[in-house]
Amino acid sequence: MRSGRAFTGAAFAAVCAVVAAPTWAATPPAGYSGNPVFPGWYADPEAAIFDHQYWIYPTTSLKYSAQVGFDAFSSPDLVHWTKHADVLDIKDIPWAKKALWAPAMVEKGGKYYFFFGANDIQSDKEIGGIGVAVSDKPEGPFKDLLGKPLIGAFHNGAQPIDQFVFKDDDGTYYMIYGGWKHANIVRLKSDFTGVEPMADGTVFREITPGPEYVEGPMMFKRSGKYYLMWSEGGWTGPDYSVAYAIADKVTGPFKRIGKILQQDPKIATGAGHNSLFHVARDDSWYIVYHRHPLGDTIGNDRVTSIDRMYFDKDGYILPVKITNEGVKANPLQ
Ligand code: FUB
Repeated sequence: MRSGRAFTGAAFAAVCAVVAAPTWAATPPAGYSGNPVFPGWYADPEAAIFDHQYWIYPTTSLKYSAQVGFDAFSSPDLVHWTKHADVLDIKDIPWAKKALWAPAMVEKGGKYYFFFGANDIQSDKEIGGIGVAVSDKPEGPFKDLLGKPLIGAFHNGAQPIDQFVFKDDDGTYYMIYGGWKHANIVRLKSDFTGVEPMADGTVFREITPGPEYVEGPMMFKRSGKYYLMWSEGGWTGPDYSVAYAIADKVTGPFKRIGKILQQDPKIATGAGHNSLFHVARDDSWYIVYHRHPLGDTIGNDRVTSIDRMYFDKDGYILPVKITNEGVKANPLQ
């Protein structure tokens, strides 16, 4: 493993006290992760399980000109986390200059694919958008695969950022993405070098679930239904939050059901941009998200947290209770 540094739930409070305001670094009960689960300003966390380890790949939440690399974090149990520094560095993405954002991870054929946003493009005149890098190991080092963005232009009004890659039961990979209040779904080529038309000939299909949609979409499938989750509100402020919809088809239509993750004035503000861990062994679901520490008004001061997510008997997602203690250890082996 490259440059691993381990943090436990009990030890992280001391580390936080050095690198950030101590007020939000409460010591969790024994056997709990504590929230945030590791120290530092990290946002847009992508959760993945690779080879019996939990992994989180977040955005390094700094000013855009300083967002020039990604760290990753691994854990055997959700409580003990090891930092892997600089798993993808901007020097290995020839077309990227700044604003490396919001990883999405896929393992396929023994290779690990790291999808990312770069450059925060404001129009099709600029170079940037969604790229993909590859490595033989989940801890990298990852190298840009294409030498150019995989999606480098606006379609249906969607800024090319905040991608999520979803594998359907038939083995087809789809990318769901989009900022600026529009979400698209595209079908990925099997080698992830580009996109290809869906059965009806559409390439960039808009699936924006309603006017509240802002960014940060993700998808999962449960009991044959497709769930779309996304973020609403402004990410720098307290109202950032997560809502969801359910559909019978991967392309929707997705109709907003309601908000399931948001601030709690006693715990943290701006809880949003989520991903999930699903542990098949015990069918437990965890929501992984970022939030602002209470009283902190700096937009980039975002920390990564994990809480439990539950469904009701009809498959609807119950509102998440965000916590300071985080989640209990759940070893994968
Ligand atoms: O971290 C940069 C941006 O903030 C992401 O792309 C958005 O989803 C928001 O979380």
